[in-house]
Amino acid sequence: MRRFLALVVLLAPFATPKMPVEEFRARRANLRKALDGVLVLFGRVEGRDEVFRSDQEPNFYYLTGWSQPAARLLITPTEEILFLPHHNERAERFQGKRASAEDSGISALTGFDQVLPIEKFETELDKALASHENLYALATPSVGAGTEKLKARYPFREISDAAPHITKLRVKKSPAELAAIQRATDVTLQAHLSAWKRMTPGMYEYQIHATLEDFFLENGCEAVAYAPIVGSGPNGVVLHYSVNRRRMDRGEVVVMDSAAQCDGYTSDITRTVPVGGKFTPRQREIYQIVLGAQKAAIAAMKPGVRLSGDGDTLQKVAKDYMDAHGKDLHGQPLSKYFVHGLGHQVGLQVHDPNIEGPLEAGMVVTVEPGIYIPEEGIGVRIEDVVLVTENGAKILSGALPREPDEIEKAVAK
Ligand SMILES: [Mn+2]
Repeated sequence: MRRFLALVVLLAPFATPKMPVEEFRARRANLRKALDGVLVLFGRVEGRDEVFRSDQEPNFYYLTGWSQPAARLLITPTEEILFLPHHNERAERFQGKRASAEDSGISALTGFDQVLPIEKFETELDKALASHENLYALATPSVGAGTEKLKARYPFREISDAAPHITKLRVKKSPAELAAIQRATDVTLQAHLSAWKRMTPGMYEYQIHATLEDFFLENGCEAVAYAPIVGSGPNGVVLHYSVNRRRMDRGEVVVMDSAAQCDGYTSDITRTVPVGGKFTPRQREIYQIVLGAQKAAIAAMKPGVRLSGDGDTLQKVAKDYMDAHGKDLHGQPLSKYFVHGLGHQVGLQVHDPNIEGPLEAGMVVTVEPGIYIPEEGIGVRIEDVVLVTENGAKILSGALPREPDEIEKAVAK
């Protein structure tokens, strides 16, 4: 037994824990506390003959942890019901066994006291609406069909967007969510290190992509959080480059923006590394300025400050740093080459929903300044995942080197 355990530990250094149903039940309880009506969500429905991937509609997943298709959720201040489709023998021959409301143990499996077959949905919704005026559903296109049906059934009822109510909860991460994001982050940063180790001049961008993705899956994560960006030389100035077909040569820098999704949660990390292990003096200069801007922004981060946008934001802190520390080939300041936002929320989605207003403790955001100068063929971005704490910030991806000397040492060939 002991030998067996040792082997398991060896093979799965990052075994994936599954978030317990109690976590999702607690989220619904939080939502109900502030709910002044009926909230309805439609889970993703699979297409005909589709190889169904369990990427559930994120708000639905946030509140249920349920990833099987065609489920529905009804929540009022006093009750919550999960609706499931019936067993379909033929579909299950293709897709594997699925759960249904009549299964024994369905409450324990789903974490819902009430699980009903899907045909009870209209009756239960009618009942709930008989004593509540307000009706909330998602207005987003991915579940638009469900909301359209609601409108058709209740033409005189105002239907408000449910998203802001759920987003308010989603932006503040629970301890279980922080653990999940940390795990995705740990696997991701190990994957970056493994890609650096493999990288040699003459290799192709897709080989780095392969190493990253392989590492994620090998360590129990289920997917990439987004298409990996491996942009060498001139490709480094293309923000969302993900073609990854080019040969990487000595003397170029490569922007590597890639992260894993593990148990539904994502990370988001970028490093810019020199092919062959040595920055040119100009690359190092730009790199140091981006790094300095990132450090300045993180040092100024705390609850109450705003991340991006106009005015007094962390984005301005980063831009001011860039302008104070370097010039382009025409003697112009550098912040005009920082052409995107400083960061975004991270969670179930790599771009988790945002709320208007300042940062709050418990939010997880990226801090990702970049300078992209097409004329010089230099693109540098450094991106870390950061938790806003009561009085500052904690870098969750801090174990991955950022200092240029450390990076040169790690990739040197
Ligand atoms: Mn990002």
